[in-house]
Amino acid sequence: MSELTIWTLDWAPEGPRGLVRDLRLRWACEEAGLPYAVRTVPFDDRATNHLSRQPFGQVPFLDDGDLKIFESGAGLLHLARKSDRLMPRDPAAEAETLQWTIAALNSIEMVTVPWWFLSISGAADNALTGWMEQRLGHLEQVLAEREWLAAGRFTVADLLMADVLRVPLVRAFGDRPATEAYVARATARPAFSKAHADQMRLFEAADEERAGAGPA
Ligand SMILES: N[C@@H](CCC(=O)N[C@@H](CS)C(=O)NCC(=O)O)C(=O)O
Repeated sequence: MSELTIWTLDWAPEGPRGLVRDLRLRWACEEAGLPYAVRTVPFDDRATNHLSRQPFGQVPFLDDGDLKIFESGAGLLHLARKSDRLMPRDPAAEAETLQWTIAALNSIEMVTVPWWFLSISGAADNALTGWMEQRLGHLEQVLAEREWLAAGRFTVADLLMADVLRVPLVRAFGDRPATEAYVARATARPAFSKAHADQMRLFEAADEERAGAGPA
């Protein structure tokens, strides 16, 4: 088996800690029992210091031996090909998993991220609220009727959807009990807890290093 390396930032401010998207790849590896290493690029000058690996200056990106891949969704699908714990091999269940994985990115996160961004920018009237209400309302109806999105069990689609939905402002938005129970169920998984704790530890250790380094 080739070596998996997940790349993230060497430090992050408090706000995004626990939410940086390397967590998606860590979580997937933990669920699948795939060994992996974590390496970092500097937070400072992040917009330009690793453009050869991620053309938008973001993280995460993934190495699988000589193979290199960016975008957390692409990384997840790559990992899912290695383990049926993430993606069932039965064609119908696989198709269901794929469609919900893309839905997490392209029907939910494509609304939640801009909504969240407008909210924290202090826009008095967030024009995306109605759109988000509608999307999350539809998803609430789906989740009221099933425990997991695809294949009758936890898959990479749930990993991604739960990660999109657990963003605190999104989670607190409206009253969606089935969605809340779904997020709680997904994030209670030991693989999530391990991935989350490891990310928090990395950034805490970086705090200490920065404090030790003193002013430049
Ligand atoms: N679509 C990208 C989004 C990646 C993304 O937003 N990364 C954030 C961390 S979670 C980042 O690198 N932010 C730093 C920045 O944009 O300066 C993916 O899913 O990989």
